[in-house]
Amino acid sequence: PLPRPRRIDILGIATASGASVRGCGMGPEALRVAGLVEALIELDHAIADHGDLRRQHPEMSTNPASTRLPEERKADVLDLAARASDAGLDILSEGNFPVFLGGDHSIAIGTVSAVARHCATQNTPVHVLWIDAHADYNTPETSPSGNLHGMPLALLCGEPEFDESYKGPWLGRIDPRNVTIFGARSIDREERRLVQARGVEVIDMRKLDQMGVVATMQKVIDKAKADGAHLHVSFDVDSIDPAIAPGGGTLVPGGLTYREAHLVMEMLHDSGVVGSLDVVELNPFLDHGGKSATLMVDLVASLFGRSIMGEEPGPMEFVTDSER
Ligand code: HAR
Ligand code: MN
Ligand code: MN
Ligand code: MN
Repeated sequence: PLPRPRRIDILGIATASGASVRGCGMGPEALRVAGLVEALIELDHAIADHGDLRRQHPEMSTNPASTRLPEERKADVLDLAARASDAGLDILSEGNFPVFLGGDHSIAIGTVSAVARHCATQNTPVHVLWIDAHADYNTPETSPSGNLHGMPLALLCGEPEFDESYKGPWLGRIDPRNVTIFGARSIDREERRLVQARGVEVIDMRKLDQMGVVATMQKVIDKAKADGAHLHVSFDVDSIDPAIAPGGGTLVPGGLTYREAHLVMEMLHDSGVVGSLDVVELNPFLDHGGKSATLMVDLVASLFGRSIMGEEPGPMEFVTDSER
């Protein structure tokens, strides 16, 4: 059996600046209230909770997020991305497994940057599994909304329409051909053109209906293994069907079922290739009595080894980069 991660390090990024709907800034706390840390301790993991990053000057604006100036929201998103990137890099450098709690999906600009920077020092390729109803591959030119949570993958993949104002030494780069979008059912027209042109793998709901979780996930896992990659999982709550996960600001019908989502996490656990995780877009204000938060915690537990038949946590199969 391969070693378990030295420690799971939790870092919240409590923001909704990349979204137009307010409330997902409360996501990290809701995940803690739903028992995230306890669930991981129950599985015998060592945990460190680093608390939350949040905007430095909340007094900058008293406007609601929906009417805040776009430039101010952008400045927030990029400031948090820079800080998440540095903090995530520290966690990874120490050999620990970062679990980033959003926050809207723009936080992945920072979290995936951390992974890319870390893996560059290890000569390890980065693969990204983006579990989401959306593709999040818009650019400032193609975005219908201007919301940065619809753009993180495009920025990380180096789309040329992002000017220097989006960049800093903290920004990492990933290869679009190593990105898989899983569970998609709402992609904008220009966005679809881009993902196709760049060779991003899209396992949309239609494909999932036809091929199922096992065949589609096995491909993602085999590809990461063959490449000796670090697999980063970016898990958007709106990938799950809104009937069982109502706590999101941009819900789309026809999402993953309870068992499909768990099977994804169980397969990822057994694969041993996952090295980092985002849990994003949970909006506790829109959730129904903590239902979505609880589901997300249970799914994270499955990723970290909870299984139906396993009383004991069993041998963990996560690998640190040095053992790869
Ligand atoms: N594609 C739309 C846009 O760019 C909606 C994207 C947003 N929502 C998310 N991301 N929750 O996954 O505005
Ligand atoms: Mn998303
Ligand atoms: Mn989404
Ligand atoms: Mn690593």
